[in-house]
Amino acid sequence: MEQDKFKRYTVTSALPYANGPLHIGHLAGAYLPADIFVRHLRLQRKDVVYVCGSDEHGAAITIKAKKENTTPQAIIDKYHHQIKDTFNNFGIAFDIYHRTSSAIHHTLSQEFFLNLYEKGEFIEKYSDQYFDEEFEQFLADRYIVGTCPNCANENAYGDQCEKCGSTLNATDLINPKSTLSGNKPILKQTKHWYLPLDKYQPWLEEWLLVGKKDVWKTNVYGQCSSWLKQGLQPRSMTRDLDWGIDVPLPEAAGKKLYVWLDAPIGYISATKQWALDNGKNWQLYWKKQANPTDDACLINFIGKDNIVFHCITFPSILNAHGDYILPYNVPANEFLNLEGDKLSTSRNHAVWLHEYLDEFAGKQDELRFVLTSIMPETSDSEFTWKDYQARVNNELVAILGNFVNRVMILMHKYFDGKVLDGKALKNKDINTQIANAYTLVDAHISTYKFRNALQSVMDIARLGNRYLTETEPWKTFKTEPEAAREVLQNCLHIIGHLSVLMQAFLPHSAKKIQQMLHLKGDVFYYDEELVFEDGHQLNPAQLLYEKVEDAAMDFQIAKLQDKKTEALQSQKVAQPAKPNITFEQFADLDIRTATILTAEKVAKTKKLLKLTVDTGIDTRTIVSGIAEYFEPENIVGKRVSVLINLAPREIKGILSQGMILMAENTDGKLSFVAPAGLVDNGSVIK
Ligand code: B3M
Ligand code: ZN
Repeated sequence: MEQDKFKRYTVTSALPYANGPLHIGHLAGAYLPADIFVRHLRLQRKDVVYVCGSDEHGAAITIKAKKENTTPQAIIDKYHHQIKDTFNNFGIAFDIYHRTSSAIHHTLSQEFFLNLYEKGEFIEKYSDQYFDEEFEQFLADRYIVGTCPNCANENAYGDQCEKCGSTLNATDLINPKSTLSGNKPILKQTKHWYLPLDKYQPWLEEWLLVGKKDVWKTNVYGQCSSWLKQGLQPRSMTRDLDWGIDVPLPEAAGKKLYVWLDAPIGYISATKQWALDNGKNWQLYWKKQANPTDDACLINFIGKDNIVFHCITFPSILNAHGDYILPYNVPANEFLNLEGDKLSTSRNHAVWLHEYLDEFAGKQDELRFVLTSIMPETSDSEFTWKDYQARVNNELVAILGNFVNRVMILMHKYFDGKVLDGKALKNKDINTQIANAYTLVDAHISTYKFRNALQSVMDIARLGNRYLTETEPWKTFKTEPEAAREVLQNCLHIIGHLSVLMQAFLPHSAKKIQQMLHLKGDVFYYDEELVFEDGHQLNPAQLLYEKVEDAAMDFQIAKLQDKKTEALQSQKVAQPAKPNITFEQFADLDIRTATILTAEKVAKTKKLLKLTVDTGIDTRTIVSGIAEYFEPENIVGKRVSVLINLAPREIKGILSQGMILMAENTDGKLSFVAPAGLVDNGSVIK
C-alpha cells in the first residue's frame, strides 16, 4: 500500500449534522470509501482507529429545532441515535461513533481555543451585526430573511438567496426581518475572534501546494489551489449564538465557538473517548511528540462541500496549535445525483437510508455494491433505480451469486459437501490471477480508486464463472468423478479468496460465504492461508442475492416523484418577479403556435404525456408533464404555444423536442396558452 511507511492510521469520516436522517449521498461520499479503506487496513493487520460522530452544534441544529417546534437537545438526541443505527446497519465499522455535545469534546475544543488565544493568534475585531431586540439576541445569517438585492426574492436568507443562488451578507438584504420575532433587526456592534488565514497563507502554500501536489486527489488539490490563488481572508472563530460551546473568555459571555472550529476537533475528542473506553493511548494517533518519526497517518474522508474546512482551516488550526499531526490526505468525493437531479433534503429528493433498510431488508451489500460501483471519486455521478437493478441483477446475482451457488450446490450434490485432498488450489494460472487481484485491490484502495478495486474483486468472480463453464464438472462427473472433484474444489478456493477480497466491500455477504465454506472466525486476514483440510465439511448453500424485480423499481421511482410533488406543493407561494433580462435574451426564445395531433400516456409514469404536435415547420414529439391535469383524448386538436428551440432531451427513452407552454395557477392548475385569433401553426410569438 502507498501508505505502508506509516505505523498507525487515524481515519475519520465527516461528522454528520444530527439534524436529519442520512441518504445515499452521505454513504457514497464520506462513509463507504472510508469504511472500505479501514477494513482493508485492518485485513492487513494494521494499527488503525476509525472515528466519527454526530456534529451537534451550529445553526443547522437550532433551525431544525425551530422548524419542528422543539429544542436543539431533542433534535440531536433523536437524530444521533437514528444516524448511529443506520451506520451500524450498513456495516460502517467505526471504532467509535461519538457526539460533539459530550463534555470531553467541549473541554478539548475550549483548550484549543485558549491555546491559540494565549499564543496571540486571533485577531479581535468589532463589526455591526443584526440583533433582535425583542429576543435580545444576535441573529445568525439563517435567522434573517429579506428581499434579495439580485432577484427580488422576498425570502432570501442572510447568507444566501436560494432562488438565484447568490451568496449574500446579511446586511445586503432589503427589508431584513428576524425570523424569531418577525421584527426588523437593529445593527449592533459585536466582537469576534478571527483566525488569520491570510497570515497562514505562505505556510499553506508550502505545505499544501508544494507538499501535496502529487499526493492529493486532483479534484481536492484543484479546489485548494484556486482558493489560495484568490487569497485567504481572516475567518471568525466565534459566533453570537445560544447553542454550542461557550467561548472560554470572561469577556465573551453568551458567545459560542464557531461550529467549524469545534467540529473537526471532534475527531480528536472521539479518539480520546475511544482510548479511554479501550485502554489505548490516544496521543499515538494525534500528537507529534508521540510520533517523532512521522509514524501516524491522518486521513479525513469528506464530501466536496467540506474541502475548505479540512484542507485550509483545520490544518491551519492544528499547525498554529503545534502539538498535532496534520492530515496526510483528504480524499474528498464529489456529489452523487439522483435520477437526473441533485439530491435535496428540502425538496425531499433523496433515497433515505433508513427507508431503504425497511424496504430492502437484508440487502445492505446490494446498496454498498452499487454505490461503490458509481462512487463520485473524481466527478459527480448519478444513482438511478434502473441502474441499481441492472447492477444487482447482472453482476451480483448473475456473476458472483451464481458462481458461488453453482459450486456449493454441485459440491453437495456430488460429494455431500465434503472436501477430500483439496488443501490447495491446483491450477497455476488461477493462482497467479488471484495473487494479482490482491495486489491490484491494494493498489487501487491505496489511491482511493474504490470503483476499480471492486472491479478487481469482481474479476475473480468472473474468472470463477468462466472456469466452471469451461470445465463443465456436471458432464465430467459421470465419467471422471475425480476430475470433477478437482475442478469444484479449485472453485471452492476461488470462492474462499473471493470472500476474503470481498470483506472490505461487501462484509455481510463475505461473512455468509465464509459460513457456507465453514471457515473459522469473524474476519479472514489477507495473509492467512486458505486451506481445506482433508474431510472438511461444507455447510449448506444459501442464496447470496435475489433478483430485483421491475415492480420494486417502479415503486421506488414513483415514490420519488410523489415526494417531490408533495414538497413542491407545500413550498408553493406566489411567484416573485424574476430579475430583468435583455431583449436579446428574450429574442433567443423561438416560440411558435402549434396544434396537438396525438396524445398518449407514457407507460409506467403518472405525469407524462407523449404528444405529437404540428409546429407549422414540422411534426415533432414532445413529452410533457401534464398527464395529471388532462386526459389525452381531450387535448387532441388543441391550439398551443411551443418553445421549439429548447435543446432536445430524452425523457423515459423518448426524445422530447421542445416544450408546450402552460399557465400555472398558484394552486398548481395548468392551462394551455393559445393564440386568441385565427393564426397558422408556426406563427412566431414575440
Ligand atoms: N457537519 C457538515 C456536513 O455535514 C459538517 C461536517 C463536519 S466534519 C468535521 O456537511
Ligand atoms: Zn436572489
